[in-house]
Amino acid sequence: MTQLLNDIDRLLTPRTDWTREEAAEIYRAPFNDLIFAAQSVHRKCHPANQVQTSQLLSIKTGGCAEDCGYCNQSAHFDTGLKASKLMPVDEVLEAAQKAKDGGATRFCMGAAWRELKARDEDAICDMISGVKAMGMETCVTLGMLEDDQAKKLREAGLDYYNHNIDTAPEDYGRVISTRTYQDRLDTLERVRGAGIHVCTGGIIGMGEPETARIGLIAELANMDPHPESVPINHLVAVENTPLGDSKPLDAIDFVRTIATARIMMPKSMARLSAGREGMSRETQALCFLAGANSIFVGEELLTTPNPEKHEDFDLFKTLGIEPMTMPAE
Ligand code: SAM
Ligand code: DTB
Ligand code: SF4
Repeated sequence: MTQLLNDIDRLLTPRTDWTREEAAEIYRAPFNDLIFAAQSVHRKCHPANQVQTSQLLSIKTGGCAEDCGYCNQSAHFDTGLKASKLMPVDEVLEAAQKAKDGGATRFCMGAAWRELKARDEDAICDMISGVKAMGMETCVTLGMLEDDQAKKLREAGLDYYNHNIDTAPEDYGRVISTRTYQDRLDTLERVRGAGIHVCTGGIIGMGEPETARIGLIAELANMDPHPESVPINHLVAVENTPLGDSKPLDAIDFVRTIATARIMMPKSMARLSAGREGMSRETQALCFLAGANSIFVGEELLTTPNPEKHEDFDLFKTLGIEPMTMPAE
């Protein structure tokens, strides 16, 4: 086994000085060595048989000014999705209460915006404080933020802000042209500065080279401190988007990416996010074995399908996995 994976005790202390070569060595290790190390790290840092369940809600759908090549909601592509206005606060809180009653411990609200506009700030803050008052963790993803906006969201009770770097910096221009990689880092810096937990990850299965998957994980793992939450999405290919024809990634490569993230960011929540609808139970089980410990539940992500709740809970039962009851750090 490579020395890097052999010394589990050393892997337990988070590092932020990973080289791409080290990341590649981990990603490309013999599969059994990789999974053994990932699972060893996982059970030292997290409950072995618990997975967090979060519920997503699209609070503002479609018509987005950005041109992210994977996205159903960009106004640049004709995907047939109907755009809608920001949902009223009471409807959002009703949906949150339902999610809570269904066992979710985290509620994530997503808006198809390039950035948060001043006119929407109060409504968003009311949504956050309302969900927080129900005793769930709060998470939003609203595009780019300014310093004062991040502070306002924190004061309203925001626990996590999701803002993905999506892919390795060298692959970024292939996927998005209307913002830069640095724009993403700037917003993440503001989120961190306001004392909000950072949720950032990426999408794989977009036809990227293996080095981009390795680079994505290395970039995330060199953030100091590590993001508390790392969503790994498999592309949900949407017809008429530039990346709609991408071939699904080999499941073993998907699992390797999760395991590499688990090893390089031992204490972070690793979120098996979009793309589960197209994944077998066996692949998902391998993802949990590799260290994934959070999923989105409910039949819809933001605009695309997700497995039915009963399928997820059947899988949990088969695997002896308990949904996390306490909000995780
Ligand atoms: N507009 C905001 C933004 O992009 O930051 C928030 C909403 S956006 C839909 C949230 C994240 O969902 C994106 O950063 C991207 O990583 C992910 N995403 C969007 N479309 C996806 C798709 N078709 N498959 C997988 N992940 C996707
Ligand atoms: C993340 O990384 N994945 C979730 C959450 N953050 C907001 C969103 C996935 C969206 C998948 C495409 C859709 O349903 O529109
Ligand atoms: Fe807009 Fe977010 Fe979709 Fe990009 S991913 S087009 S920013 S909604």
